[in-house]
Amino acid sequence: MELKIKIVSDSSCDISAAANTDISIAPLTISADGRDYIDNESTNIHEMLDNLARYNGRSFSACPNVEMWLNSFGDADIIYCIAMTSGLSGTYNSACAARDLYMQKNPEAKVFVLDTLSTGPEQRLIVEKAKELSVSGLEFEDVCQELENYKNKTRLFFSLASLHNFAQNGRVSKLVASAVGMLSMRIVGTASREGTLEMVSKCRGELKAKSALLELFKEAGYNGGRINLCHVENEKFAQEIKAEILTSYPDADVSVYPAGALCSYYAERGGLLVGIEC
Ligand code: X90
Repeated sequence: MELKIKIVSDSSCDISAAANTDISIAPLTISADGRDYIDNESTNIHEMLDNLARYNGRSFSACPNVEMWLNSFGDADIIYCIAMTSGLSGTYNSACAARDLYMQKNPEAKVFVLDTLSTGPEQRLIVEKAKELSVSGLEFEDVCQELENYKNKTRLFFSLASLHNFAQNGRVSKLVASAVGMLSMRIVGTASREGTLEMVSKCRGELKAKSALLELFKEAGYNGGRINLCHVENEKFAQEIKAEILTSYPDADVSVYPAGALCSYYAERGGLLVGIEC
C-alpha cells in the first residue's frame, strides 16, 4: 500500500490550501470587537484592517489548538509540519502536542515538526521546499535533515510602518515599538536567531527602507535565489523591490502576493515581509 504523505503548516505561511491539495493549513485567528477573523480564504483582509483601524479596544491573536492541528494531519502516514516561530507564538508547541497524540494513536506514523524560528514568506519558502523534498524519493529522516539545512539558508526581512499590534500583544519591547508610529517612519528588521522581532534600522520613508532592505539581502549573501515578497496592501513597494532584484539577477524566481489575516494584522497596512534564499 502506498504511504500517504502530507505537508502541513499554519496559516502564517500564506499558502492557499485550496490551490494546493497536498498541503493542509491550520489557521490562526484574530479577534477584535467581538468578532473572530479566521486566517483562511474566507476573510476579507481589507475589511478586517478597516475595522481594526476604527476600533480603539484591544485585539488579540490565537494560535491553532491541538484539535486544529490533528484535523490538518488527516490520516497521513508521513507528516512534515512546518510551524511558525516558537519565539512569538504557541503554534509550534501546540503542533508538538498534536504530534505526540497522533503518534500514540498511530505508532507507525512518522511526524516531523519544524520550528522555523520565522514566519510569513520565509516559512512559505520552507513549505515549498518540503513539498519538493516529499516527492523526491528521499527517506523521511533525510527529508527532515534537508529541511533543517534549508532553514539555515533562508532569511526573513521586513519593513513595517507600525508596531501597534505587536506592542499590544506584548510581542515586542516598548522601546522598539516607539521607533515607529510617526508619519513615514519605518523599521527595517529581521527574525533574530531566537525567532523574535529584531530591529536593524529606522528609516524615514519607503525609499530609504528599500535601500536598507536591498543592502541586508546582500549582507545575508543573497545571490539570485528564490524570493517571496508578501505585502499588506502595498503591492507597489513589493514590485519595486522585485524590479531591483531582477535588475541584478534577471533569472531570480520572485513571487509577490498579499498577506493573509495573521500577517496583515501584525505587519499592518503598508508592511512588507521578504523571505529570501541565501
Ligand atoms: O497568537 C499567536 O500565537 C500568534 C502570534 C504571532 C506573532 C507574530 C506574527 C508576525 C507576522 C510580521 C513579521 C515580523 C517579525 C517576525 C519575526 C520572526 C508578521
